[in-house]
Amino acid sequence: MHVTETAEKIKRMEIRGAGRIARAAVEALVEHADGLTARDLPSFRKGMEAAAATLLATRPTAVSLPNAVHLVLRAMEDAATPGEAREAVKERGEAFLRSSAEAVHRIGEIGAHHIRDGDTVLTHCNSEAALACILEAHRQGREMEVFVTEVRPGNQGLLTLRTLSDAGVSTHYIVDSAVRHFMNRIDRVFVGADAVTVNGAVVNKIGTSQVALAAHEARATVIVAAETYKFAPRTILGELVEIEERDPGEVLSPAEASCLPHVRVHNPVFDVTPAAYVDLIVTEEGAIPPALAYLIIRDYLGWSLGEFHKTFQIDHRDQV
Ligand code: RUB
Repeated sequence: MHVTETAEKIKRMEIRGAGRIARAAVEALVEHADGLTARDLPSFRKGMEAAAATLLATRPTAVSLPNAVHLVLRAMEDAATPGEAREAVKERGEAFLRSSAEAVHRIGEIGAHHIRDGDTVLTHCNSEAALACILEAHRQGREMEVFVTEVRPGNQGLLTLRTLSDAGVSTHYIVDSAVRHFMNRIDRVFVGADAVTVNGAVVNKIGTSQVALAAHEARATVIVAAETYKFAPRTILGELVEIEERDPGEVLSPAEASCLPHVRVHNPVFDVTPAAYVDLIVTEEGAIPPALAYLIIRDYLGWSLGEFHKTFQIDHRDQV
């Protein structure tokens, strides 16, 4: 799919979910590299960077998007000709697409160990990584009940319902505000992530933090399923993950809102769950407590504090 078409679909949320967004962006970059005619290497790089900028400007929260896009762009570093750069982008992009799919599969296998026979599980939003855990436990024959939230205003819960129902999983559908009401019946909460920060906080669909808080109160275990490329390297430098605010019209129609001149409608679509409310983060490299998030950023994404200082030429002394 063309870069601008992919970008539009990501903006409109026809392509959504952090993993899918990253894969769609990488597919678009690979296709762009294939069709890009450039006389010399700098123009090829410029063409790729412009495409990357269009994709990066779509949605600000899912860190999978910049992580994947930069991974692909960095493949051009050692190229000497446009042809070499094109091949490097294609190779890196295809490798990312393969490893991203494998990561979801591996997370499913690891996460499934955390669902016991007879468990009641709750999931919020529509995360393929979280669903991989639930579906794998079901495939292995574990008896379970799954509670699925509605997820206002986007209703992503409907996507989750369909997947679980198609797989034959016994599923309950509830409105978001019923989470605490049912929490005493829940053993495990499984959610995905758009970003995991260096201090183990999890950025995910709005309402996740309330779900985690209710789970904490009821002593239900909160498990986050997140590929390593959902971890946010720049949070090492204290950068915050931007929370996307979408059109208020998604919450209240412009016609309804126009009758309410003193009302402001807010539509943040993600929130931050502090590490204290997260028991485990399941990555394709294994399950870790949130306190170990830095290790994922350093060992699997290859970004350490020292590396940042080198790359951005920051003087250590300025940071103290
Ligand atoms: C999707 C969402 C998902 C994460 C993880 O929000 O919050 O839980 O992106 O999904 P939106 P996955 O619908 O606004 O994109 O595990 O599929 O990457």
